[in-house]
Amino acid sequence: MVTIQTTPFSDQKPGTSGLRKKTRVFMQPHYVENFVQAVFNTVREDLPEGFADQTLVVGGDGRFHNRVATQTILRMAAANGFGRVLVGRDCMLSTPAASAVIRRRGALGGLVLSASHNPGGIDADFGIKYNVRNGGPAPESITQRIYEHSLKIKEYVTLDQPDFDLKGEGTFRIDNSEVVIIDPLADYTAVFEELFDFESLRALFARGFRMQFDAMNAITGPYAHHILEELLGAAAGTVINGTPLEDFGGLHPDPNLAHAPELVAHMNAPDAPDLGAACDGDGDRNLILGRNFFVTPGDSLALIAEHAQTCIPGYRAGLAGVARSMPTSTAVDRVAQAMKVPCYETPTGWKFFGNLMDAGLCTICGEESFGTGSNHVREKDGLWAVLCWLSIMAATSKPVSEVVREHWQRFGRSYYQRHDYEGLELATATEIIEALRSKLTTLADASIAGSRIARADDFSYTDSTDGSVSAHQGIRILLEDGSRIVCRLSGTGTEGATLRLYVERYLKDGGEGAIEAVLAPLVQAAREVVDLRARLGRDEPTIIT
Ligand code: G16
Repeated sequence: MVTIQTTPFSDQKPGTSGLRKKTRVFMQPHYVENFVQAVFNTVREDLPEGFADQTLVVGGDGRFHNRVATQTILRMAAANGFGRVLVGRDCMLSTPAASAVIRRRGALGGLVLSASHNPGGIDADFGIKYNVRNGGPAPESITQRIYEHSLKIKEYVTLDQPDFDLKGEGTFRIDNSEVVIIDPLADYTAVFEELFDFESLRALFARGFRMQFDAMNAITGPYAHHILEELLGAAAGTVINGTPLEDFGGLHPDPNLAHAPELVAHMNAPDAPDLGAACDGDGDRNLILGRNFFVTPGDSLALIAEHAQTCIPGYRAGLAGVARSMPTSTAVDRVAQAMKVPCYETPTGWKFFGNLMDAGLCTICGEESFGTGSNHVREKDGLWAVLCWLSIMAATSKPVSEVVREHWQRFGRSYYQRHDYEGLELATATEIIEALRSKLTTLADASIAGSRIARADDFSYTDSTDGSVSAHQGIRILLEDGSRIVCRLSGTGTEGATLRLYVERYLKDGGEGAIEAVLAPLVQAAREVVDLRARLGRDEPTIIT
């Protein structure tokens, strides 16, 4: 064991989901080590007896630097005295699979190496996230302490020891620690077998149901090959881009209409399969498509909540409640109301759902950023959403588009879009938010897009389970007709700033309106309120999802 002297980096403050930076930032000498030691120092404060009886889970999405960082963490975990470290074979674990392993193996927590949907490679992005005992991302109270530790770190401990061979399963013993290489598929698959009716899903594929799953050259490839093709009998070739690559083959592994063009083209072709789906770099996001039909994340969440009890054995007892992040469409709220269960509105970031789930208040939750999940783990779960949709297909025998239209007929439709303005100077983006914030009181009496503003505020969240308050979580402008404009800065970027503008208009029109036309007045009003043209010299976004 060796103790290495180091000096702090000033930029190790975790964002929406862990520490995310350019890969070369993480490649600086001591950068990964400082952050990991800051995590261990933080966690040890709450654990006077030390780590000897504790298990740590380590794995990542296979992107560039994943393997190097994993070896660093294994050496440091052993040197810091962890009794056991479980690491995915070849350093691999999808984010939801890491959560499943932490929960099933009673681990203290885990380090997940990923920058999620951000591109991978030496000139792209990397990240490290610490997950706590419940399997979910560390709450802000912990990430703040990690940051504070990172600012005063003077040394870290590691082993003077060559790389572990992580290609096959097995156990290494180093003094009082053991490093156990686990099958990254096993715990995750077991969770799914408990939740879903694999027989009925097998029967669905046996009846000739066809799907295409795009793993975007990222971590879900092996999981999807195993679960969809091997266990459920989907035709060979169902999974495309199914081998994880360090740079995702140059793809931007963000499952949306803009970044999954191959899948979208396939689903819009005359011989399109029944269901199309994609997951992101680390397997927690999902995109769901029908034939020539896009299911928005907000609708997907609402539909899964609506059908879970009747279509999925794991939810047969009903839902305790549902939750969505504040900017996410309110479609799920109406389902919750009809089901007479509570609906919680949290800030952006999966970490906020954990407490609600631990307290038994929420069963299913989701976010506009293509994330849906449930209390089976404490991360959003891309393949879980896919299996939910397969279960709905198996139970209803209806096409995706028909299932969604029936939902719109019953509940009305939230026409919804997110407009992203990427690559802004941080100062400019911050000024935009501050200017909007300072306008809030005057907005309260105004009318925009043909409706009066019912409320305009800066969203603040009080966690009902522990009373913690998270302020400044996005500006909301709520109109009397139920429409909403939300504006906030992304917390996951690695370069400059991204301004997100979310617009939602609710209509009980059977959902047949053309989304651009329905949203046009609101989009126009949003751009004016935020004063985009004056501040950015443009009002067209970089990307609309
Ligand atoms: C992360 C978080 C999500 C959040 C998303 C978007 O997703 O886990 O909870 O919704 O970022 O965050 P932002 O709008 O701040 O960029 P992921 O998939 O990147 O881990």
